[in-house]
Amino acid sequence: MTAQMKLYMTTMSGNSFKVRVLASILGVEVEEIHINWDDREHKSPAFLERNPRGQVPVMEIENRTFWDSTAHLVYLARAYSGEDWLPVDPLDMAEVMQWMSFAQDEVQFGLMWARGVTVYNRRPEAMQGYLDDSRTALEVLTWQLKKTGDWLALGRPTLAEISCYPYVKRAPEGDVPLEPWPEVRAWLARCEAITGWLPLDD
Ligand SMILES: N[C@@H](CCC(=O)N[C@@H](CS)C(=O)NCC(=O)O)C(=O)O
Repeated sequence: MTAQMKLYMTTMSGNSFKVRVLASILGVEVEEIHINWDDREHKSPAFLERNPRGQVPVMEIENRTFWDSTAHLVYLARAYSGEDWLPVDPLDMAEVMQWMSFAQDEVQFGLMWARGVTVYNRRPEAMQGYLDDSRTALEVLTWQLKKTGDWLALGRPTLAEISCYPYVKRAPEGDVPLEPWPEVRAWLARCEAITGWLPLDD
């Protein structure tokens, strides 16, 4: 039976997308609660009680509250996908977690934050650093995809794909074109062909 789950989110949020797309692939029901971003609901005292970082996504699962998409993905994969999306074999789990960590490092601090400058005018003075980290993110992805020829870890789709996809897909919105990165573009298309995948801006 599916646990009672609520997801506090926005459709513009790539980190919320990660949770939504995994729930869709697994056929798991999650109640989506759209917060009012323009009214800064994510910075309201009531929301800060849920997440002191003032960010989406937040999940309430069986009356417990969790923030950070990584925690949400780990929960959904372990609770509803058996060994598929996050296996428990220590080496296999380490291989997937390596890419989940990368998604929260270079992908987030490069690609996501470059888009933060172009879309939200957030810290424009730091743009060059974000572009440098974006390049590193795309180089590392290309290096791995040239070796594997298909997926980031374990030779099959895992949480590595779910974690890295949204801000790579949105790279052009942050003035990072994807034309020079054919392996990355092919990988994005491979992700989009997974049964249950969602369009990013749906
Ligand atoms: N590491 C967090 C990052 C969450 C995050 O950066 N959320 C963005 C939207 S995608 C946000 O709420 N930003 C508002 C802010 O940081 O003030 C996660 O993976 O959930």
